[in-house]
Amino acid sequence: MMKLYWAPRTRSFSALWMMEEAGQPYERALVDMSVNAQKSPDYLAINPMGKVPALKDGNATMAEAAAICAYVADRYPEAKLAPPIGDPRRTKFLYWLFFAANIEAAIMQLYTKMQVPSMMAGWGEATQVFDVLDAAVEKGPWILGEEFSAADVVICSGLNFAIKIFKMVPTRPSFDRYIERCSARPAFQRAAAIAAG
Ligand SMILES: N[C@@H](CCC(=O)N[C@@H](CS)C(=O)NCC(=O)O)C(=O)O
Repeated sequence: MMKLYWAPRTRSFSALWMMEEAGQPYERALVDMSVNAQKSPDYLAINPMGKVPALKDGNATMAEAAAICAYVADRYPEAKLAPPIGDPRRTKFLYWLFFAANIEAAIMQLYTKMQVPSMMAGWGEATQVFDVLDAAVEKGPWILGEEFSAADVVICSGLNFAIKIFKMVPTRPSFDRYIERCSARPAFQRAAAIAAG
Protein backbone atom coordinates (compact mmCIF):
# COMPACT_ATOMS: atom_id res chain seq x y z
CA MET A 1 0.00 0.00 0.00
CA MET A 2 1.27 3.47 -0.82
CA LYS A 3 2.05 5.82 2.05
CA LEU A 4 1.45 9.54 1.66
CA TYR A 5 3.32 12.03 3.83
CA TRP A 6 1.27 15.18 4.12
CA ALA A 7 0.23 18.12 6.32
CA PRO A 8 -2.90 20.27 6.36
CA ARG A 9 -2.92 23.70 4.68
CA THR A 10 0.06 22.88 2.48
CA ARG A 11 0.80 22.02 -1.11
CA SER A 12 0.42 18.36 -0.13
CA PHE A 13 -3.33 18.81 -0.67
CA SER A 14 -2.88 17.95 -4.35
CA ALA A 15 -1.35 14.56 -3.51
CA LEU A 16 -4.06 13.91 -0.94
CA TRP A 17 -6.78 14.78 -3.45
CA MET A 18 -5.02 12.62 -6.06
CA MET A 19 -5.02 9.60 -3.75
CA GLU A 20 -8.74 10.11 -3.20
CA GLU A 21 -9.33 10.36 -6.97
CA ALA A 22 -7.37 7.12 -7.48
CA GLY A 23 -9.75 5.36 -5.11
CA GLN A 24 -7.21 2.77 -3.93
CA PRO A 25 -6.38 2.11 -0.29
CA TYR A 26 -3.42 4.12 0.97
CA GLU A 27 -1.86 5.05 4.26
CA ARG A 28 -1.51 8.64 5.45
CA ALA A 29 1.36 9.84 7.59
CA LEU A 30 0.80 13.29 9.06
CA VAL A 31 4.02 15.28 9.11
CA ASP A 32 3.81 17.54 12.15
CA MET A 33 5.19 20.84 10.93
CA SER A 34 4.62 22.46 14.34
CA VAL A 35 7.59 20.45 15.58
CA ASN A 36 9.48 20.69 12.28
CA ALA A 37 9.05 16.96 11.63
CA GLN A 38 9.65 17.68 7.92
CA LYS A 39 13.29 18.40 8.82
CA SER A 40 13.86 15.23 10.87
CA PRO A 41 16.57 12.87 9.59
CA ASP A 42 13.98 10.14 8.95
CA TYR A 43 11.90 12.42 6.79
CA LEU A 44 14.90 13.98 5.03
CA ALA A 45 15.83 10.46 3.94
CA ILE A 46 12.52 10.42 2.04
CA ASN A 47 12.58 14.01 0.80
CA PRO A 48 15.96 15.73 1.15
CA MET A 49 14.18 19.08 0.63
CA GLY A 50 12.31 18.57 3.91
CA LYS A 51 8.94 19.49 2.41
CA VAL A 52 5.55 17.83 2.05
CA PRO A 53 4.21 15.94 0.22
CA ALA A 54 6.24 12.76 -0.21
CA LEU A 55 5.21 9.27 -1.19
CA LYS A 56 6.47 5.80 -0.38
CA ASP A 57 5.56 2.84 -2.57
CA GLY A 58 7.21 -0.31 -1.31
CA ASN A 59 10.86 0.62 -0.94
CA ALA A 60 10.63 3.44 -3.47
CA THR A 61 10.21 7.01 -2.30
CA MET A 62 9.56 10.27 -4.08
CA ALA A 63 8.58 13.88 -3.53
CA GLU A 64 7.28 16.83 -5.59
CA ALA A 65 3.50 17.06 -5.74
CA ALA A 66 3.17 17.07 -9.54
CA ALA A 67 5.49 14.08 -9.90
CA ILE A 68 3.52 12.19 -7.24
CA CYS A 69 0.25 12.91 -9.06
CA ALA A 70 1.73 11.72 -12.36
CA TYR A 71 3.09 8.57 -10.71
CA VAL A 72 -0.20 7.69 -9.03
CA ALA A 73 -2.09 8.22 -12.31
CA ASP A 74 0.23 5.80 -14.11
CA ARG A 75 0.24 3.33 -11.23
CA TYR A 76 -3.55 3.02 -11.25
CA PRO A 77 -4.50 3.24 -14.96
CA GLU A 78 -7.99 1.92 -14.21
CA ALA A 79 -8.78 5.22 -12.49
CA LYS A 80 -8.28 6.94 -15.87
CA LEU A 81 -6.52 9.96 -14.45
CA ALA A 82 -4.01 10.20 -17.31
CA PRO A 83 -4.18 9.49 -21.04
CA PRO A 84 -2.30 6.22 -21.63
CA ILE A 85 1.38 6.21 -22.69
CA GLY A 86 1.60 6.68 -26.47
CA ASP A 87 -1.74 8.50 -26.68
CA PRO A 88 -1.31 11.92 -28.35
CA ARG A 89 -3.41 13.46 -25.57
CA ARG A 90 -0.31 12.95 -23.41
CA THR A 91 1.08 16.07 -25.09
CA LYS A 92 -1.21 18.47 -23.31
CA PHE A 93 -1.35 16.29 -20.21
CA LEU A 94 2.42 16.50 -19.70
CA TYR A 95 2.48 20.12 -20.81
CA TRP A 96 0.13 21.15 -17.99
CA LEU A 97 1.84 18.99 -15.36
CA PHE A 98 5.10 20.80 -16.08
CA PHE A 99 3.48 24.19 -16.68
CA ALA A 100 2.42 24.09 -13.03
CA ALA A 101 5.99 25.12 -12.14
CA ASN A 102 5.57 28.27 -14.25
CA ILE A 103 2.37 29.09 -12.39
CA GLU A 104 4.08 28.60 -9.05
CA ALA A 105 6.95 30.90 -10.06
CA ALA A 106 4.61 33.53 -11.54
CA ILE A 107 2.56 33.58 -8.35
CA MET A 108 5.66 34.08 -6.23
CA GLN A 109 6.92 36.83 -8.53
CA LEU A 110 3.64 38.76 -8.35
CA TYR A 111 3.36 38.21 -4.61
CA THR A 112 6.88 39.42 -3.85
CA LYS A 113 6.85 42.05 -6.63
CA MET A 114 10.21 40.70 -7.66
CA GLN A 115 11.53 42.31 -10.85
CA VAL A 116 12.86 39.71 -13.29
CA PRO A 117 13.74 40.14 -16.96
CA SER A 118 11.05 37.96 -18.57
CA MET A 119 13.43 36.73 -21.25
CA MET A 120 15.69 35.28 -18.58
CA ALA A 121 12.93 33.90 -16.36
CA GLY A 122 11.96 30.35 -17.29
CA TRP A 123 8.31 31.18 -16.72
CA GLY A 124 8.51 34.36 -18.80
CA GLU A 125 6.05 37.17 -18.14
CA ALA A 126 3.98 36.45 -15.01
CA THR A 127 0.79 38.00 -16.40
CA GLN A 128 1.13 36.00 -19.60
CA VAL A 129 1.34 32.78 -17.55
CA PHE A 130 -2.10 33.62 -16.15
CA ASP A 131 -3.46 34.65 -19.57
CA VAL A 132 -2.42 31.28 -21.02
CA LEU A 133 -3.98 29.43 -18.10
CA ASP A 134 -7.11 31.58 -18.29
CA ALA A 135 -7.64 30.59 -21.95
CA ALA A 136 -7.08 26.91 -21.10
CA VAL A 137 -9.63 26.65 -18.29
CA GLU A 138 -12.18 29.10 -19.71
CA LYS A 139 -14.13 26.54 -21.74
CA GLY A 140 -13.84 23.59 -19.40
CA PRO A 141 -14.93 21.53 -17.84
CA TRP A 142 -11.32 20.33 -17.49
CA ILE A 143 -7.91 21.41 -18.69
CA LEU A 144 -7.83 18.60 -21.29
CA GLY A 145 -11.44 19.29 -22.27
CA GLU A 146 -14.01 16.63 -21.48
CA GLU A 147 -11.70 14.36 -19.51
CA PHE A 148 -10.64 15.05 -15.97
CA SER A 149 -7.00 14.12 -15.25
CA ALA A 150 -4.14 14.41 -12.79
CA ALA A 151 -3.25 17.66 -14.60
CA ASP A 152 -6.42 19.19 -13.14
CA VAL A 153 -5.46 17.98 -9.67
CA VAL A 154 -2.08 19.69 -9.98
CA ILE A 155 -3.20 22.93 -11.67
CA CYS A 156 -6.35 23.43 -9.66
CA SER A 157 -4.65 22.68 -6.34
CA GLY A 158 -2.03 25.31 -7.18
CA LEU A 159 -4.67 27.91 -7.97
CA ASN A 160 -6.76 27.02 -4.95
CA PHE A 161 -3.75 27.21 -2.65
CA ALA A 162 -2.41 30.52 -3.94
CA ILE A 163 -5.61 32.31 -4.86
CA LYS A 164 -8.37 31.02 -2.61
CA ILE A 165 -6.56 30.01 0.56
CA PHE A 166 -3.57 32.35 0.70
CA LYS A 167 -4.85 35.14 -1.58
CA MET A 168 -1.37 35.73 -2.97
CA VAL A 169 -2.60 36.90 -6.36
CA PRO A 170 -5.95 38.26 -7.59
CA THR A 171 -8.35 35.72 -9.01
CA ARG A 172 -10.08 35.74 -12.40
CA PRO A 173 -13.66 34.63 -13.23
CA SER A 174 -12.44 31.59 -15.22
CA PHE A 175 -10.24 30.51 -12.29
CA ASP A 176 -13.15 30.83 -9.87
CA ARG A 177 -15.38 28.69 -12.07
CA TYR A 178 -12.63 26.10 -12.59
CA ILE A 179 -11.93 25.87 -8.85
CA GLU A 180 -15.67 25.53 -8.25
CA ARG A 181 -15.93 22.63 -10.71
CA CYS A 182 -12.91 20.91 -9.14
CA SER A 183 -14.01 21.42 -5.57
CA ALA A 184 -17.43 19.92 -6.36
CA ARG A 185 -15.78 16.55 -7.05
CA PRO A 186 -16.40 13.97 -4.33
CA ALA A 187 -12.68 13.12 -4.11
CA PHE A 188 -11.80 16.79 -3.57
CA GLN A 189 -14.39 17.00 -0.82
CA ARG A 190 -13.11 13.85 0.87
CA ALA A 191 -9.57 15.26 0.77
CA ALA A 192 -10.79 18.59 2.15
CA ALA A 193 -12.60 16.78 4.98
CA ILE A 194 -9.46 14.79 5.81
CA ALA A 195 -7.36 17.97 5.75
CA ALA A 196 -9.86 19.75 8.01
CA GLY A 197 -9.40 16.93 10.52
N1 LIG B 1 7.94 21.82 -4.92
C1 LIG B 1 7.31 21.15 -3.79
C2 LIG B 1 6.86 22.18 -2.80
C3 LIG B 1 6.38 21.61 -1.51
C4 LIG B 1 6.26 22.69 -0.44
O1 LIG B 1 6.55 23.86 -0.68
N2 LIG B 1 5.83 22.29 0.76
C5 LIG B 1 5.78 23.21 1.87
C6 LIG B 1 4.36 23.39 2.38
S1 LIG B 1 3.33 24.20 1.22
C7 LIG B 1 6.58 22.66 3.04
O2 LIG B 1 6.63 21.47 3.24
N3 LIG B 1 7.21 23.55 3.82
C8 LIG B 1 7.88 23.18 5.00
C9 LIG B 1 9.28 23.69 5.07
O3 LIG B 1 9.80 24.21 4.06
O4 LIG B 1 9.88 23.53 6.12
C10 LIG B 1 6.13 20.30 -4.27
O5 LIG B 1 5.49 20.70 -5.26
O6 LIG B 1 5.87 19.24 -3.68
